[in-house]
Amino acid sequence: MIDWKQDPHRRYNPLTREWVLVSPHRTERPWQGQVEQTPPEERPEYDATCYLCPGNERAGGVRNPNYAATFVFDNDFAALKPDTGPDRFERGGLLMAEAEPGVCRVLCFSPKHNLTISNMDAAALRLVVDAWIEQYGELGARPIIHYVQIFENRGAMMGASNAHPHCQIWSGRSLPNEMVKEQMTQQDWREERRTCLLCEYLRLERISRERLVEENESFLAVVPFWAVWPFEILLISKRHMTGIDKLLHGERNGLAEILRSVTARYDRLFGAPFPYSFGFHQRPTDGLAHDEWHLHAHFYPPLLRSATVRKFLVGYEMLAGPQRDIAAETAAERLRGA
Ligand code: H2U
Ligand code: ZN
Repeated sequence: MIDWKQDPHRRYNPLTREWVLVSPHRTERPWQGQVEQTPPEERPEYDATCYLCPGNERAGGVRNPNYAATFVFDNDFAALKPDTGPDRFERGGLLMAEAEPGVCRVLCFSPKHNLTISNMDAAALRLVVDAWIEQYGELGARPIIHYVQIFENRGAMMGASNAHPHCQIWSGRSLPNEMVKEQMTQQDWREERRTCLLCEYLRLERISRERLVEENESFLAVVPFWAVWPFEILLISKRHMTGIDKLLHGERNGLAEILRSVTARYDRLFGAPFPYSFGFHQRPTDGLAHDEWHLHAHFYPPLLRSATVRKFLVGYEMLAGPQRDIAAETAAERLRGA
């Protein structure tokens, strides 16, 4: 019999049909790699050089309004443009390309430069949730937009270009890779078993509680059984719903509340602002019902052993497959204790 918290094994991700190699016994090995700089803690409420602060000028010369809560604008360096295409290119089934139209936006969470999700108050965060729902609805309703991705890169380590609290919204016509995988697995599950994959997973996690990090009336946060990143978290809505637009009043508050508590826990883990990429996965906006989709969000943080030691997906992971050292159960236990 093997010890699932100690011995090398593989775990299966039913959302992507990919396996992760788990080697918990390696966590003790000595570290001689890169040491990151911990970002300074003290930041002003307003920064005259910040392109996201109220009243300041952005690249390209547009001036931000003196906004008081949230503020959305079209990304000045948008990766996608609404007036692109249509066009296709194909040679021998090997060379394939297609034009991709879309809209990219930036959403500022607050006028205050020095806030983060982890230290915003519940009422202010609720306005962020409302803004996400509004953007998902507005962009998704456009005929060319079949998919809306809301995501936040937090911290320089994750490539965030600015410390001002904000997220990005990229929306386009095609379903991106991660969504294609998750759509297929949720669809197949529903057809084969007449239940929902994430409703069933939620049920298992609520019974075991081993990987639970936070819970409220509307959401559950777990380190998923198949986590790749050391302190990865999967946030799942308790009620089956296909997207954030289906959240009821109380559930919107529940989302705001659990986002704050999860990120505050992250910050406490190593006593420093915790970097991550965070984003929602929900039904595509192609006009179909997509009952197979269960609203959830992923937190992918790169930190491993401290605020300065990060995990890279390199070597075996680039060439073969993902691997983790700390067992998901141990990570959840550490997060519960933070
Ligand atoms: P990140 O911190 O996640 O990189 O998001 C910042 C985005 O803001 C980035 O996509 C945009 C960048 O293109 N941006 C503007 O739209 N206007 C600016 O004046 C600077 C940055
Ligand atoms: Zn700012």
